[in-house]
Amino acid sequence: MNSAAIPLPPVFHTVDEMYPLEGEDLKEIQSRYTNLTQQFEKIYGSAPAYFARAPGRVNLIGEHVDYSGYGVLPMALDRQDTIMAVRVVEGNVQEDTINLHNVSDRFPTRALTASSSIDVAHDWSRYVLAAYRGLEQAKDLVGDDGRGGEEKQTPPQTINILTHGTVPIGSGLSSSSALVCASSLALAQANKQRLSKTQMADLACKAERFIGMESGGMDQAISFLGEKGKAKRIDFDPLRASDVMIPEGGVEANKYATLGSGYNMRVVECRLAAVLLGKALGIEDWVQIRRLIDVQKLHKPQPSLEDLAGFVKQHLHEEAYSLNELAELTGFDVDRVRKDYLGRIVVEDVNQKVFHLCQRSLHVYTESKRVEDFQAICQTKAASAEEASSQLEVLGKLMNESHFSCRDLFACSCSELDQLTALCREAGAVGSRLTGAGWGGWTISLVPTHKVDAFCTKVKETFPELLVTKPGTGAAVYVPIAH
Ligand code: NG1
Repeated sequence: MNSAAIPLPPVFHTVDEMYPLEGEDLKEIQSRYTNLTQQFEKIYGSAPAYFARAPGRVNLIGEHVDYSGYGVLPMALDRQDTIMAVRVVEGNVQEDTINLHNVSDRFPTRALTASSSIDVAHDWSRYVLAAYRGLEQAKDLVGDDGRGGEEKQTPPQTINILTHGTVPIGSGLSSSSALVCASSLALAQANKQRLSKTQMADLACKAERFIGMESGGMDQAISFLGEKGKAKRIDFDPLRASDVMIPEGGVEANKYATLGSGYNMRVVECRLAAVLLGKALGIEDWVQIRRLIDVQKLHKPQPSLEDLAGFVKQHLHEEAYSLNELAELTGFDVDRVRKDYLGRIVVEDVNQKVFHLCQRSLHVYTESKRVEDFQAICQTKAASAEEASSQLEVLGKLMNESHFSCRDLFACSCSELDQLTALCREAGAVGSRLTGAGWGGWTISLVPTHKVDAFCTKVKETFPELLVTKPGTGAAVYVPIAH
């Protein structure tokens, strides 16, 4: 791979370079670092040597399509991130030891070692351990710049960490990925591992799978590849990003609440839909199919996304599929279906489950088409203010359609998110949709710039938690200049 095209995560020496902020907003961020330094000194007796930070994200469009192989269109949040203050102490330990503190007492202090178990239910330290394991697996990886790849050189060391996160938790803004990405970066720096942004994003995505989330990869990718002022179209296999500039308009995110999630079940439904569709379309290698994009890649001639939506309607029925029917259609026994396609990821009540394959795959193909349309509009330069405004209207329409598809086909909305998006549209948004996994969480709205103030006032009356964000920079290391 070409090293010039795939840089390493940047190392900065001032806080200002890492945030697209000014004035009071920037001062607030700077004081976060000052406070973290002071607290770190109190806990560990010396100042942190460096900081690793990784942002949360908001997804503009392209929901629940990443794990089917399709592109998404997110942006990094400008200031909501996870920061880790770090100092490495060499020697005196048999194996790597990570001392882990958090500014918030919601997250208890932990001491981890290289051999700690990752299976501690719901403990925040699992995410750090997952990042550690991810890096261990990557220790022989040659960096995209052709360097690295030698056995890890560092002897066992103690890594002291103090963490502060401001990404709202469990909300669809990807706080877990911000933690995994910041941990990966903090630990890679400690191990002197030189990996590119895309290698780090891949590694962080795999790391989340260690803790049972069949992550599609969007969140880790934007957390590393985000850039100031730019939304990104992220594609997978291989992971790559291109810039997307949104025509004049504000992007607002509103919180509703956090509910449970059926994420892994959706991963399985999309996988099963791909298999049945591949078989129904006569694709020779249908047994190998795992993602809906594989059907598009393997079918000859290559179908468009609209063709694929047509195939779904033609070949998959609207009624839910049972495990027995799936066994019958694939010609495998129930155990094999369970083992090959459900794997470890849907464990509870598997025999009771039904699978909505037609609706889920229809969502994925139509949503992926919306991502393409959204990007195409953003790439067309408007010749006049009127044209820019009508472009914004079309983008808004695509976002609304995305929400309705998430609600009706993918069943990942909830009544409160439906109400909130309706309220946002009434309050002046040209488009409003749930963002992230759904089943609660946040909505994102596109609002013409001149309507932003009125929009915020109106929406805050009912839903006070409102977050106004610009596209922010991706994960970075900050090494303060010694005084
Ligand atoms: P959140 O909202 O962070 O749970 C999840 C996945 C994404 C993507 C979206 C839905 C993880 C860490 N994140 O996001 O990859 O599939 O749902 O578009 O698995």
